[in-house]
Amino acid sequence: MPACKLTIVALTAAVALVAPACAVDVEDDDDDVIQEVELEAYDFYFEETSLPLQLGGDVIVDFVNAGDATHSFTVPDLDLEVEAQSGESTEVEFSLPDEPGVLDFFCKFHPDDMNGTISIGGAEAPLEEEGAVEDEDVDEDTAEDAPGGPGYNY
Ligand SMILES: [Cu+2]
Repeated sequence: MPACKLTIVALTAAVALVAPACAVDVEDDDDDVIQEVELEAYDFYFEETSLPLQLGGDVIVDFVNAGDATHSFTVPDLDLEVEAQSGESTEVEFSLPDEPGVLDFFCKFHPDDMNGTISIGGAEAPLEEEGAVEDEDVDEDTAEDAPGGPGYNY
């Protein structure tokens, strides 16, 4: 029955098309945003020194130590620190702030050589500096600016 055979081939093709989409398959009961990024540590640098992340939700960082020394992924602003021995990898999950900002991260063993930033929500300024107010010179000379208005024509 050739028709039957055709159907099976079509189905197989459809499954093959859908299957590769399962690279990131983390699901959550809530609608928390789950993002997953990989960070590799070498002797002595991070493979990504800039981690762009979306606003809010949870993040899973897959911290891989591809170097010979022990390295850490340390984010002081989040009270976060994980270590990985040579050849090991550690997964750490944490929640992001709900405001855009930039967090510094570094390796506590080699902070001068190994450091980078987590950019949240496309922000490029550190979180600490977002409170700066710049609207000090409000225009006050527009209301009473008509010397001798139309009523003064004698
Ligand atoms: Cu290090």
